[in-house]
Amino acid sequence: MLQLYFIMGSVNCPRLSPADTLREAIAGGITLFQFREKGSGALQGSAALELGRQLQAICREHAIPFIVNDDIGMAAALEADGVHVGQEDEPASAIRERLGSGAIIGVSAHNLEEARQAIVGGADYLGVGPIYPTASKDDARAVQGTLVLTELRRSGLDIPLVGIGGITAGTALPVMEAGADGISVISAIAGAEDIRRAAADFRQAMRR
Ligand code: TZP
Ligand code: MG
Repeated sequence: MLQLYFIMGSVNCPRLSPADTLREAIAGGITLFQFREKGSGALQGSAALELGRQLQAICREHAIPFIVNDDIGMAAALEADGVHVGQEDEPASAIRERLGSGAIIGVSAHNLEEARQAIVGGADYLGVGPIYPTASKDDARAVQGTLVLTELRRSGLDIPLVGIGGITAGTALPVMEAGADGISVISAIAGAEDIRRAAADFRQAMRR
């Protein structure tokens, strides 16, 4: 499920509508979707909720799990398949209480200490990065390279890991080889001229 984890919100879609961007990405082979309505110009309140509802419906048509970034209230209101939270957000254990045992909970972790804490809190997978430089997150931490994945694996963690940050079809394979179970992508898919092809190129690159 984590293999090609596409993330976006309206601000990440320069060419097509978010709905068409998602449809094209699904046609190209994404395996999981996260609605991340963030950054300057992002929709707020009921407009964000409505877009989430629309994108969730598209995911459902194609049996792609639908994850909400940060907003536990929205995840609960939409009965999303899960949420992804950062270190600044509610701990995984509190989210679990609110959303129940069936929810998929992802947590961003930047080092072994954060990874261990998230696992104790009941996270289902960890997002690790930024692996490469990214323009898609204003408050991104320092670039980590693939070494952080290697180190987390070397320390014996067996929770699923997804690499994130500046990953392209050309760099997907080294991220997987460093220990990731999948990769998370915003701009290399949402910002591509041919979204379907871009997603398919990732799948192809990771098959090698
Ligand atoms: N968290 C760490 S890097 C990042 C997030 C949300 C942005 C990833 O976007 P892109 O465009 O794939 O670099
Ligand atoms: Mg957050």
